[in-house]
Amino acid sequence: MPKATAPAAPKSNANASALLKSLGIQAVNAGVFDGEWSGSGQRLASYSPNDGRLLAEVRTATPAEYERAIERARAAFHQWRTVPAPKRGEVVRQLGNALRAVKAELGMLVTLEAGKILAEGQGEVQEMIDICDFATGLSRQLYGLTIASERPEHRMMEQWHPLGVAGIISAFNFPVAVWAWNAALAAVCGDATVWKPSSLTPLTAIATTRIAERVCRDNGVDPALFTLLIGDGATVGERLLNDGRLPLISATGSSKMGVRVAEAVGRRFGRTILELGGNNAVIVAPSASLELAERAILFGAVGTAGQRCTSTRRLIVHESVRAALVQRLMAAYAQVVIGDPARPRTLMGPLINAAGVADMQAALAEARAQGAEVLYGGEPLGGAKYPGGCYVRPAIVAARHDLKIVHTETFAPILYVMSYRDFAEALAWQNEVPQGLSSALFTTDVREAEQFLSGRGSDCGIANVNLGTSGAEIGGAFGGEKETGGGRESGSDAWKAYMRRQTATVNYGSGLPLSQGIQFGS
Ligand code: UN1
Repeated sequence: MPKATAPAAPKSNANASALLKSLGIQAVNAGVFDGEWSGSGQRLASYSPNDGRLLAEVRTATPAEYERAIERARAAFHQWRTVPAPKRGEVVRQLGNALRAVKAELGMLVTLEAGKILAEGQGEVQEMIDICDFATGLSRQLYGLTIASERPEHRMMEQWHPLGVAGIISAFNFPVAVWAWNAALAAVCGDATVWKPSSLTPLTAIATTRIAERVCRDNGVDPALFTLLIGDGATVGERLLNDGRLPLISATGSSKMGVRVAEAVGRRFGRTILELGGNNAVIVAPSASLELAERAILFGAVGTAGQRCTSTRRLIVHESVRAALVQRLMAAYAQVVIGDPARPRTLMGPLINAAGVADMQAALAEARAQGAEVLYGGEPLGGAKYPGGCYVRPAIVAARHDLKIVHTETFAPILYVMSYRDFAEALAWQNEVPQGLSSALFTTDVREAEQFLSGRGSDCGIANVNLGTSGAEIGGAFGGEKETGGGRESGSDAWKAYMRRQTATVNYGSGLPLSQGIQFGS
């Protein structure tokens, strides 16, 4: 595969605006796409968390524009569902190739707008490309079953049909990849999608939709297939949740938001795919390679500035290796280059906004009040090197496993460390939080590894042995249990959520035998 080269870091406003222009972003942008670009609602400004600069503005959706967009997406669906699935896959293959062509630029826009370091911005676009490849193959594998009928001369089968228009609500931390997980699968399944991106990252959504629009037009496909609706919760979000024309809402965000989504969509018997909060632990057993554990924890806890659903938030380490591991981690944390994420050597960029910094400070104050001790970092960083007010030093905090704050997801780089005596205790602590997304165990003891993966082991949707909690591949189903919401996106058979299952029986005989042997009349 050709290696994409990263564009030069946009040190000046001139460079940044050249990048934005190359992706079709202007000073003020239409925030609605439903086959044509519009947006006459309130203006939304997008600032870079890297230095606080204004990147561009967006005109958001009005209620009337919402209405028109949903109708256009429905019309696109009605046409698209008649296209054979492998032909739908061909369009998604081209979408993947179009993304390949702009990987460096779109990755850089993610860096500018979401504050992710270069490697992660590019990784995010790679995740989009990967899911397009996956979905293309899937377009020839939307298999149903044949089922043995109890009635003579009857054939019974299960088939999968396109579902309708799916709503996608995505978060700032994966501003484009999570759209792609949903949109690429939905597209091969024969669905249209309506995307409400985070109001913190509207420009990446516009740039991505422009790419999808071009691919649709090149193929003579109604581009309302990939509809975009940028707007606030009241105008767009709530409408999507309560809109009976959308049989599926796939939402990524906090557990609090997920409750709202589940209630509203459930009330109208819609389907949801919920990917909500995580509180992911790494257990490090005495037999573990501390070198591997250190590297995995560093990536999991500090990577993406601790703003992944899968970020490592708790370290449950055996008492015999605690001191050695904590010492290693403190040394590793001290080496982390914090700063402008567009610089190649930077490992940790800013938090998404000042509210993120305030949340982190509040959590650390709460932790102290509950008896925890900050061992390293945690402070906001200012001065010329850290413009914009969103930079922090990642924190390592010694805590008890049962503190309230330890059971709370704070979307920031805080790692709570606790030491355990026996493995059963470690497992119980790992499972005792309300969230259930990702989990990891470092051990070379096969019994511990197998117990961790057994039915009485980790209760999370993702369980890893000798690798960290974050950075899942697209091939597996992604999501988790409990307050994580129970949804599954991306690989494996997650596609089934985007389709309508139908059990179909055909009688090729001349009688009418009833099931369960029932005789009815003569
Ligand atoms: C998220 O944080 O919402 O496994 C998704 C990971 C990424 C996806 C994270 N592939 O960390």
